[in-house]
Amino acid sequence: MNSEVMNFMNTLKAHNPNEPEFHQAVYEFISSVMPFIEKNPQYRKYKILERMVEPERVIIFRIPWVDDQGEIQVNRGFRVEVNSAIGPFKGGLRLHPSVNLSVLKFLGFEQVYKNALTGLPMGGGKGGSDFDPKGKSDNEVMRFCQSFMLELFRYIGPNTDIPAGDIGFGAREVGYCFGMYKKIMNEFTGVFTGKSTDWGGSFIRPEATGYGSVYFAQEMLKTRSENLDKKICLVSASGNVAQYTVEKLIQLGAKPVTFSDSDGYIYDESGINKEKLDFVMHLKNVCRGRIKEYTEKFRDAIYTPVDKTLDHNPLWNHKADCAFPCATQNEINKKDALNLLQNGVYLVSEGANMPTTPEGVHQFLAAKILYGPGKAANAGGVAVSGLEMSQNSQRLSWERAEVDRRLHQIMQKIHNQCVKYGKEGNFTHYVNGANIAGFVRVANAMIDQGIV
Ligand code: NDP
Ligand code: 2IT
Repeated sequence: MNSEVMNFMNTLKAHNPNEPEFHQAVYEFISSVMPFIEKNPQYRKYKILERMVEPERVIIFRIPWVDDQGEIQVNRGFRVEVNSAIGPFKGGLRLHPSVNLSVLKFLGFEQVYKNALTGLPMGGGKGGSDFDPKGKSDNEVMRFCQSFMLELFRYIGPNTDIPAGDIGFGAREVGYCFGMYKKIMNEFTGVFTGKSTDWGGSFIRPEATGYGSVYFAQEMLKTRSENLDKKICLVSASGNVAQYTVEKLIQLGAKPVTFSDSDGYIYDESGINKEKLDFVMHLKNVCRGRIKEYTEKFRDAIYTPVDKTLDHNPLWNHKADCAFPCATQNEINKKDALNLLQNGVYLVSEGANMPTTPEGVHQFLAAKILYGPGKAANAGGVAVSGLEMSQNSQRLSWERAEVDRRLHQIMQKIHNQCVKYGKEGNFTHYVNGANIAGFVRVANAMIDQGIV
């Protein structure tokens, strides 16, 4: 490890103990950026990195609510407002029992540079709660969301901080939270993105992260004069990002063969087609069921439950060309990365945030495959959120094809920036490219705005 990186990390860890995910995200970022700063010393003079790793504001609060049995429940709510140099704070809300300050600081940190890559005027932040929506009734989710908003409303606003969805926070939760915000403020504003198209949402926002990650994969393949036609693809998860990744892969002639959830995964060697995808969308979005049910309907597919005693995830151990991790952080470890490479995978496009451990990333980079890190590859979601904000400000709504065209163009531009800052001879180091391109935009804005 570069000694400057090591010293920086030691200080960061001493100031922010017990935040392993945040340390991991910062480490990955400064490993790319430190050598760039060595050649561009103005950033050191302004203590840019020291300021970047300190969020502008962190809010932690109580969320009391009453369940269907009349019991009082208490959850913890968070909003981490990391950086507003290039626009109002922008980023999703996550509802999952694993949510804590470390996870949200890592997500908020990554969001800043991802948002910068989109070229749109959005700062970065993240929030959420340790509330688990699984197994809760709609009424329980609504009461939770209303209580969450009774505190969060003070800190957000269409020109201040604009939340959206993430794990466990989809169209239903955006609706309940938006409704409560509107009631408290007596204002109909674009304070959330990911709204229904009936009341201010943008076309293509539900599809955007998955579609964007496939568009990014297309751009990476183009550098080798290849395309996605007939490529066998491993996809993890079966939520929003996974579903629309699979939809776009099918449209482009690829052959996705897996879906998963936190209980296990299905492998369908004959390929997941539109009919099978429609089944999964209904199962997950309407019935809120488990992926195991896929094999009850499509009997040739194989279901494998999660085995916590294994040191790897067998989903990543099938013959394939491409992998699209769409679940959560650190879902691909070193062993998984090696399995992917041994099975012939030479493209990884990360729909999830930080799904690969540093040891796994190291394997991908050493093998010089086409590896698109989440910050770049999954930026399509927040990009269309930015387009939703523009439409809300103008009080108009663009056609579906128009939003998709803009999304496609933004993903191509992100790819170009990664190449510009990450090219090393014939090889594009997309991790360095994404980190440095995002850094430059945010750092320059911070210098322009003085010591604030
Ligand atoms: P959803 O809640 O729609 O889906 C999450 C999926 O991931 C589910 O299949 C879930 O399974 C699985 N999952 C979640 N946590 C775990 C875990 N700890 N172990 C195993 N499986 C898990 O979320 P999204 O699709 O929106 O988000 C997926 C990823 O994409 C996240 O990393 C998110 O940060 C990232 N992302 C999302 C964007 C968006 O616009 N929504 C934008 C950019 C990135 P189960 O139901 O069993 O929990
Ligand atoms: O991680 C992400 O980029 C998101 N969850 C989407 C954020 C947004 O504001 O649309």
